[in-house]
Amino acid sequence: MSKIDDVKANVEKGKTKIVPGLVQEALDEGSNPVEILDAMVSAMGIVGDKFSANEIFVPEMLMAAKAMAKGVDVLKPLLAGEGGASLGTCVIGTVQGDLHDIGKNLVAMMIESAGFTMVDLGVDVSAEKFIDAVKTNENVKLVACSGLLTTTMPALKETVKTLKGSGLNGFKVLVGGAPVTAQFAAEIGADGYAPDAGSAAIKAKELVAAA
Ligand code: B1M
Repeated sequence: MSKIDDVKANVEKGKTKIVPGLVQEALDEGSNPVEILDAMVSAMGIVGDKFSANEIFVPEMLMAAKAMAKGVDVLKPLLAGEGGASLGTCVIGTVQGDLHDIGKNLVAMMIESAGFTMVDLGVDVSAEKFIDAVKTNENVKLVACSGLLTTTMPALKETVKTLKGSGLNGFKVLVGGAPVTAQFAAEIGADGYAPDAGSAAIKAKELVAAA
């Protein structure tokens, strides 16, 4: 079994303590950080499938998420760039009712490394909290909203509607998350959509440059 396979298997099993060491060993063996990240994302896909099939339950899903987060911590300095001059502030959060944050954290990391100052509001963020953050932080150019559940897609819609109807301006709204599509993003009035963390960073720059 290659070290990357080992990382994948242990994220799937939720082995929080050993995953960081395995990630480091994979790096030491010359594996590419993006390849290691992809393996961990793929492990989470398997975890999701097992959950759907009632082979595992919420606690196992949570342990796998924790193991992946520990692995990402090791990769973070290698995946995130230097930043440089700020393109403005990005406020990011997972919408109300939704506790999933791994994808949101990856998106935050990539947008930050593209040159934005990041304000991360965490998970279960109400539309009002997004509005407060736009008001209280300087130079907000982007609001990035993540949603992972089909049941929180209405919260995504509500957040975009509240932001767009707030009378505040100077920022664009980017949405994404597994159940979100470009069509849904357009329907709810978001300025942009991205399917993954890498393209979210590219889209963030495009949206702000076009403003
Ligand atoms: Co949950 N969960 N979960 N879960 N969970 C899913 C999402 C699910 C698909 C699993 C399944 O059934 N197969 C399913 C949703 C089904 C649906 O909505 N149709 C599900 C469910 C049902 C639930 C609960 C309802 C279970 C329950 O309690 N009965 C519950 C809901 C809790 C809540 O949020 N209120 C729940 C709970 C949890 C845990 C807390 C245990 C845990 C989350 C822990 C955490 O995040 N800290 C968890 C996990 C781990 C998952 C799976 C297994 C993995 C999610 C993940 O981290 N993926 C997930 C199954 C799956 O994804 N296949 C599942 C890896 C991550 C890198 O990908 O988050 O998709 P992702 O992010 C990607 C893109 O989506 C995109 O870029 C990211 C990186 O490339 N992206 C954006 C994300 N945000 C973006 C924003 C953007 C742009 C792109 O712009 C702003």
